[in-house]
Amino acid sequence: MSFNNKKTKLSGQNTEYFPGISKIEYRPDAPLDDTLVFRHYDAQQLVLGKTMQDWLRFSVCYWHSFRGVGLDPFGSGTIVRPWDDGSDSLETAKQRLRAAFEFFSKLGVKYWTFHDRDIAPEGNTLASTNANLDIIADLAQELMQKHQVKLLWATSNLFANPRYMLGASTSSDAKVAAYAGSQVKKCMEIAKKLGAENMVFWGGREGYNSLVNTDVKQELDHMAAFFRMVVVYKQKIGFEGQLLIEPKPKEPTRHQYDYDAQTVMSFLSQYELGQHFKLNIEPNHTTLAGHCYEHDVVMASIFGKLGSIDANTGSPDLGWDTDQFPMDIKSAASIMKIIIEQGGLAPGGLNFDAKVRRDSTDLRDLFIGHVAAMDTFARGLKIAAKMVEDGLLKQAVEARYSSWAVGLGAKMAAGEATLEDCEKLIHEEGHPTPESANQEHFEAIVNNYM
Ligand code: XUL
Ligand code: CO
Repeated sequence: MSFNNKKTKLSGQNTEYFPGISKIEYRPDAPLDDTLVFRHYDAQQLVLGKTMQDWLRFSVCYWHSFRGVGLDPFGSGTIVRPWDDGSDSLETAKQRLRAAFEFFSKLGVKYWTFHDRDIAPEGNTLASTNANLDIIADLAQELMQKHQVKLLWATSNLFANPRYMLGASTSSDAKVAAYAGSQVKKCMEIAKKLGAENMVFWGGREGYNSLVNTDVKQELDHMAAFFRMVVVYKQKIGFEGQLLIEPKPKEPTRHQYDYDAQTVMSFLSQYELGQHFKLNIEPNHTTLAGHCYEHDVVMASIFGKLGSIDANTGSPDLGWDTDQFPMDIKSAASIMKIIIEQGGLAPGGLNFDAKVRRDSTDLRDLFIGHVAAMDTFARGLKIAAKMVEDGLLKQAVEARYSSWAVGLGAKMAAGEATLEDCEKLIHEEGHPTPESANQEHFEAIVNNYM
């Protein structure tokens, strides 16, 4: 079946786009093969004094769930939705949006996210593109109000259109960067209108494929200059959302400038932009960078820079960004432990930057992916809360560092010691005795909580 030729079957304001699926309920005793219920996610249940809903702040992303058709480099789309004729018309854009809000509402999520180009078609001129966005933003505002769903973040797609093949703010062509600037300006205005709590910048093609033809220093300087314009406009229009940069090491470019959390944080420090930005961490990007699943979440959090999370996972045996629904309870617990330790994620949230597999073509697969991922994180939250409450792991880790709390250790930690002090101590006390890190003991404790 050709996706593009498909006629729209559904239309109208009162159409039900997901007939047969009602609001997903919390039913911990449902049969184990009923995957359209929550067994752990109970939105109003209190965990460490806060509701699950407030800890988890779930969000559905528009691009995968309402624009994804299962394209891959080897074949065309496999996913056909009854409300979507695959065209770029405004009518279809409106219909998708209505279907999406029915989905958010039946799922019980309070947030959504989008790229400007996901929600409204690009016109022939910037003016007509912006006019399309205005029309769709009006409808979005109405639906957000009706369904009580808020905007976690908006972002500009600065990578799909061929004009961005050399990057956006880091393009060798200044006019391309100017186009990106005009696009971000409009996106921020829409974000403000819709009350977005954050705005994300993922540098889709900000990077290089070859050093032979690239002036890396100029490109980084240009990226910083671009972000300065963003900050100035944010202040000018009074947009109050948190600005977030999303690291990714590669794909689509061979080397992306925002490689990982530490790279982005040092870029922000280098260009004195630190106070204006936090990070949106996507674990599938973290593993692509060669780190363990929670590494970037930890790195961002310890420096007060964890703004939001694109909750997904990759296949560790593959080397690319598969954007799968996060289904691993232990990984979710590791993330939730960090979120609890930093006191929550607001104004950020857990945004499912995840897509159903291209061979998961049923409409209900879209629900099941989200329901199961929400339950995975709810379970992770409960496990992490227990770990934090008990304090066993924390105490055991603290015990490993106890020598830094006394004597010369404390003096060094406070930055008050000298190399002469170090030498004196070793002369007096001799060699340090190696101490076990007891990794297996710690791993066993973690397992005991699962
Ligand atoms: C790409 C990715 C994006 C960003 C938003 O890998 O994660 O969808 O989250 O542009
Ligand atoms: Co993402």
